[in-house]
Amino acid sequence: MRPLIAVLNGPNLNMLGLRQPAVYGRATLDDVEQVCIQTAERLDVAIDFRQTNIEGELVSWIQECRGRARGIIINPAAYSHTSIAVLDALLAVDLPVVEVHISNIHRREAFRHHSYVSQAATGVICGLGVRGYALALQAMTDMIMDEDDR
Ligand code: CA2
Repeated sequence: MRPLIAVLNGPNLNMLGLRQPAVYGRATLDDVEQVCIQTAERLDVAIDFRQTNIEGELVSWIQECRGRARGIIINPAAYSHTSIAVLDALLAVDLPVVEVHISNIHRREAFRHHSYVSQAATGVICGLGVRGYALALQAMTDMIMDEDDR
């Protein structure tokens, strides 16, 4: 069976491609999902791609990954900078986590420079646009293969 990787997206990412193209580019969230589907096929992994605007729903989805997914790729969006609940859920599931940001949060407003989620992340990719998701899938697949080799 192909290993399952959850790709979770936080609030307002459903607006991608519709507003602020100078910051986030022109790709829509559907385009991001297609990139992830194609990358997952190439890597021979399965993905569960989701987006929510609700913090508690994101927490529940993270909890559901326990015993089901081998890793979590997450763009927590604004919850990166505010949510101890998302951080605690990620710490509780004890899975490899790659945090993705489309924009370079360190070149933006000071309030975006800190991410609570990074404390639970194995690695962070930011500023590389939507290709960050494909890079995260590649890195996560490598980590899963390393674990299976042990
Ligand atoms: O760069 C990223 O991926 C972010 O996680 C995106 C979040 C932002 O709060 C983080 O600081 C960085 C915002 C997602 C909202 O995306 C929109 C896209 C188009 C129009 C409006 C919002």
